[in-house]
Amino acid sequence: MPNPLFDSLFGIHAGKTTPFLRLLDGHTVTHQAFLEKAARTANFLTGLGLTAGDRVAVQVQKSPEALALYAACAQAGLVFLPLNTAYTVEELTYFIDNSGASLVVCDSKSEADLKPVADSLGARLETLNADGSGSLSTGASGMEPHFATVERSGDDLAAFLYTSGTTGRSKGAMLTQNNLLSNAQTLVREWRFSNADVLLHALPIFHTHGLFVATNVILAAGGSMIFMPKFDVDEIIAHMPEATSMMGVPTFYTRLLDDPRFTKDLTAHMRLFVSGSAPLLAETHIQFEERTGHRILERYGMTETNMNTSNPYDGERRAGTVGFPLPGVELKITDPESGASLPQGDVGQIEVRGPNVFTGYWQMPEKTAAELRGDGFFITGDLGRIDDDGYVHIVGRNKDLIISGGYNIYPKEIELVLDDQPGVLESAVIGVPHPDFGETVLGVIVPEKNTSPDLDAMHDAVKASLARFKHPRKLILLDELPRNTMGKVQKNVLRDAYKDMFAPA
Ligand code: MCA
Ligand code: AMP
Repeated sequence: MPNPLFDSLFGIHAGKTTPFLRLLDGHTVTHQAFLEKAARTANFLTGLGLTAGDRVAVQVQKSPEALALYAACAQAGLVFLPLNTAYTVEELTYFIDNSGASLVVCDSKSEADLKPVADSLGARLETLNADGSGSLSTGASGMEPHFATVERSGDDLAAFLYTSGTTGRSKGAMLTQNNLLSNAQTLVREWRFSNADVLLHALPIFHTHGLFVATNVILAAGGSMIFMPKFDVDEIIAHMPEATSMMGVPTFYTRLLDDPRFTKDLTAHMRLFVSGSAPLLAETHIQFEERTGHRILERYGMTETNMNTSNPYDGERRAGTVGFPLPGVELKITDPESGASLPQGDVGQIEVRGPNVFTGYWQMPEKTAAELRGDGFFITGDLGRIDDDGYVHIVGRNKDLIISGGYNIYPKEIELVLDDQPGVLESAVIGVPHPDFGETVLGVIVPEKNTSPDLDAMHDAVKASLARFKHPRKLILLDELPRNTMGKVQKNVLRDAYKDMFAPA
């Protein structure tokens, strides 16, 4: 039965006894062993009664079994819904409820908290731990290592990825098989991946970068990954000699540059370093080249679109730019007010169209219509320009967003929690430069008259609701927020006032 995503990423490796995953304990998982793990899992999932189109919400640590669950969902036609391991129960409840997930897979440590949530929403719950143990693996281990792949078309949904919004309500971006597959195949060609590649994989697998870029590219090329539970400078340096390529967020590269063991010799054999998810400072690009002789290849993507642009593999990788639209992707710069295309060189909003662009937000037709035009162009919310040579520059954002260490944080979500606290008249959450994370979160609180709000209690309130990476690193009190003549809060004024708050001494 045809199933483009499964057939082209996974099925093509049937019978291969070459390594797919190289684990830090020295073990490897071959392509064939991985396929058997996936097939057992698919048998178990369908045995639970799940059928094509059902959503599977997954909050688990990175492991070969977690990846096999992704493959199993593809093979069984289930919609994979990966979730950041940092999300709180409150955040997860929303995702499980909103997506109508039939199954929740979580770590045993979260079972006591999530079981009542799953029960109340009519979802089953299975566990999967970092070491591969748990009820999912136990159930799968008794199953046949073959599974009759469920027929799917390229337009069928493959995954939901939640992305927060400027209103504070997360939206489930619906990605089809073709969205994922077309992008992976394009990136393999553009970045010259082959079955000889060994990728240092230190990214989380619950976001686009680690799953749909890094993993799918290696699968489509038939290469292997040094599969690390998380980014750790010591491990990266120890395993660099076995690798050919690496993908990371800018924080990976600044942390490596901070380490004197990261040298030209260590990286001399490497074929490619790719950066994305957040702006790579031109100075980091230059410093990296001075240290290693390699020019980092920067690309630009989004949850809703996978990858849109890339600097060239051959040709100049221009610091401070995200390169050219990928083959098949159209990119235009438009006037935010009228939507009309602007002349080359002008700054405007970036819009993209192509086989990579998602089909809309799950059960949110108005939000979909506001961002995805009838003609297929998606309004990214990023501001940019195209220079004389065709390179795309991202110069800012038309959306209130903070990117910290590659994670997106929507200030509105935090402001809603802060505004709810006793003694708070209003709040403004902003991103300010941070030497390690690029940007970090700062909360500005305006207290009600004659009150002095308890900042510790506010930190606790945020902690109870929101993932750790969204927490303000600092809260400060201000008598009033700067506003323009229309009464709109001038976050740019705040950003400027506090831009040095986390600057190195
Ligand atoms: C961890 N913490 C963070 C972050 N990560 N806080 C803010 N921002 C973060 N990104 C918290 C930890 O919980 C910890 O809290 C404290 O900060 C310090 O942690 P540290 O040990 O320094 O962090 P780490 O565990 O080393 O993680 C940093 C990291 C990680 C390696 C940069 O955040 C990471 O892997 N980021 C990659 C994110 C990613 O894959 N993004 C792609 C999204 P405490 O001190 O309380 O314990 S996909 C995307 O954006 C699009 C599609 C694209 O174009 O790719
Ligand atoms: P997300 O919604 O998590 O997928 O994040 C997508 C956003 O990350 C984009 O809209 C950009 O604002 C930002 N982004 C991704 N790659 C880059 C890059 N190379 N340079 C600047 N911003 C980037």
